[in-house]
Amino acid sequence: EDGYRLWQRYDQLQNKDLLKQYRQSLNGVVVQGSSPTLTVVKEELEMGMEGLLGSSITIANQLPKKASLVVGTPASSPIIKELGLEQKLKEVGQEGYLLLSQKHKGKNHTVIAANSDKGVLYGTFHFLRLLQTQQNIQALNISSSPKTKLRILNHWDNLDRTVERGYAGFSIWDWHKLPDYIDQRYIDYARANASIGINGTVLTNVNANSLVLTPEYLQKVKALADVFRPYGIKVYLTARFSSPIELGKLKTADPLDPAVKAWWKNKVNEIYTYIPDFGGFTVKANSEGQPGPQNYNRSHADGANMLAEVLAPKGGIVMWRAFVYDNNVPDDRHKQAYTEFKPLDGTFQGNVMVQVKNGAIDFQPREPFHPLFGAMPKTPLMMEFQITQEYLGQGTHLAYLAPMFKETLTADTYAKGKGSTVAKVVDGSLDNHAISGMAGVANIGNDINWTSHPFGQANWYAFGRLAWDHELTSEGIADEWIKMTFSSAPSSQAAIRTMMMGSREAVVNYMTPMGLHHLMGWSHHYGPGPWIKDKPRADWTSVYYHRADEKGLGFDRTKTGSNALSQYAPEVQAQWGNPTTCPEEVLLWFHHVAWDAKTKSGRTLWDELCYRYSGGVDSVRAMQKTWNSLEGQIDKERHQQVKQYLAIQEKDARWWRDACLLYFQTFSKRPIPQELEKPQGTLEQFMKIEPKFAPGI
Ligand code: BDP
Repeated sequence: EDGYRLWQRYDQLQNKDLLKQYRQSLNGVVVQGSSPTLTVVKEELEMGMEGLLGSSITIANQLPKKASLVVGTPASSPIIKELGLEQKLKEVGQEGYLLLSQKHKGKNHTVIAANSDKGVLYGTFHFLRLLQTQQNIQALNISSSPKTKLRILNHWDNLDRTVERGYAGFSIWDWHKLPDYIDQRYIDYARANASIGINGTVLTNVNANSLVLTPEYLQKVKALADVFRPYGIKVYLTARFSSPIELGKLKTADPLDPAVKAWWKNKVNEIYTYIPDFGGFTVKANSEGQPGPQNYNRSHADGANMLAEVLAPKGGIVMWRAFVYDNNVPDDRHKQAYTEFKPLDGTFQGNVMVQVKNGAIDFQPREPFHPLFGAMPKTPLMMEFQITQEYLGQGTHLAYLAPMFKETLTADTYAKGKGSTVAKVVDGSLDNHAISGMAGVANIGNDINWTSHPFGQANWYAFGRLAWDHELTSEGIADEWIKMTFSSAPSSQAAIRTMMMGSREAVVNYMTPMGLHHLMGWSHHYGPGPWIKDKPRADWTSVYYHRADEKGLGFDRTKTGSNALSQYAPEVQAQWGNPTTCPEEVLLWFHHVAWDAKTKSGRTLWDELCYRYSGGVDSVRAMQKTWNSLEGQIDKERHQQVKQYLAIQEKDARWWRDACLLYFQTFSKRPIPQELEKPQGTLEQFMKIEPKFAPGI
């Protein structure tokens, strides 16, 4: 049990009654038609059903006499066509599917039907999930279709196989051996993604290298695209804006220069000769030193539209990132993306999506939703979540991120009145956009279990499930994942779910409670560094964000401060602008609060902070206790791994708590409440810890 099989373990089910039921209803499997996608459907059904049911399966072309599984589209399968599902199928669209228990010529069959082979593939994975999670399949009446059109992983993978903010080894793309050597991992990656509905992958780092656009690399990209195609996954690349200079030897990359545009046109045409269904580009421009249109006094829209125009005839898209900040906004980095992008609303081509991080700063353990959501109704905004836990303990802390993703998706922008949630902005329904998308920065590497921490797999899984359907609950997604990954015994199931559901809040509490943010150590982003100051840029320091002084703590983003709050709808401003109605979870994000101010618990701010930091440590200890109690119910290998990781997490949680409280105490000058554990060490000692070994340095 090394974790390689992810949630697709397909081990034989132990429940005898259920096995009997399944075997009785699934005497045969009929898949009519042939295509590369139907071939992988057959392979997956064979592998999954043989494993789960423990008996061999033959995939037939004709209906056997007994109750069977019938799979296909009306176009390729005469049996499916005869079932008269036209109306129901109309409603599920091109990627959706139906799972039905249906009578046909006197026999009760189980049906996976869709309008396209890709829909059949998604239905197949859903069906296998029903078996894996031990559901009754006797009266199926399921229809499902994705709420978001583009469901994409962003790999921050470099061509030398290092991974920016990757904590699970090196890149899974072995550029050296491509295109001739196809690693089995590519196929298993595609299977895993297709099983959760992911339909796109950006192979390369947003901090892009133009080399990937050379013929030598395009051949390699083509090899991957060929592997992924049957699984419904399109390949995208990051485009370095200065490529016309670096590869084309032009003097400029000015998007309005005809020679530059011609260069990109040729390049795009060349890419499509290798990959006829190439998805398009993700672009990080004029951010953190990356080149972009502003180098030539052009706007983000000028840059995005130039690329979009050359991609449009081929069906490609541009995902232009809004993660921009520089020294020009001295008072608050929070405001910059909105300031630059909102005025551009309505000026982007139809095949451009602006890709916005969930919050305005940078993937912190908790951020209020990004003010651009709801502020650019004429532009499809793509959500960018970070699955890799750059600021949440990286590859060693257990933090189940579905509750964090859901928190942003369910937040109300009030853009068109109450109920204008971020999810409705992102799925395009609020403003009627033809395209919509969610991107997740992948946490995948070549570690044997893909994600370093076994529970990191749950975040990959949850991202895909929510991109398909943002209305799913975090608990429901956890339950599916646990049953398929660990165990379906009700007692361990519930215990693991409890651990997962509280884990992200635990991280928030021991790192950055009550709306604190950006307190991490210089550059590595792993341990605490609330004392970081005097760096080349103020907005790369911690003191810029927490603003601790003898009076209190927190960043005043109201009218009396930076007024970043003015970027939100009036209803949001009214709630968050008043410290008594502002949720405590984001209080110090928006307000500078006096040390003695009363909080909801009745404690002063200082005492409450001490309680939250300590509570974070306690939660990790509770997770340890729960996990220890599961010994014997989880296989030894993974039980031991998680146990060791939890011990690291407990140590790190104390490190965060002690370092932050000792540091903030130099301002509050108040004692840590008697009943709480005392810090182990002095502030000076903590300030000396420089984890040079940490990844990302
Ligand atoms: C930050 C990362 C940095 C990325 C950047 C981005 O620290 O490595 O390049 O985001 O999203 O979170 O472009």
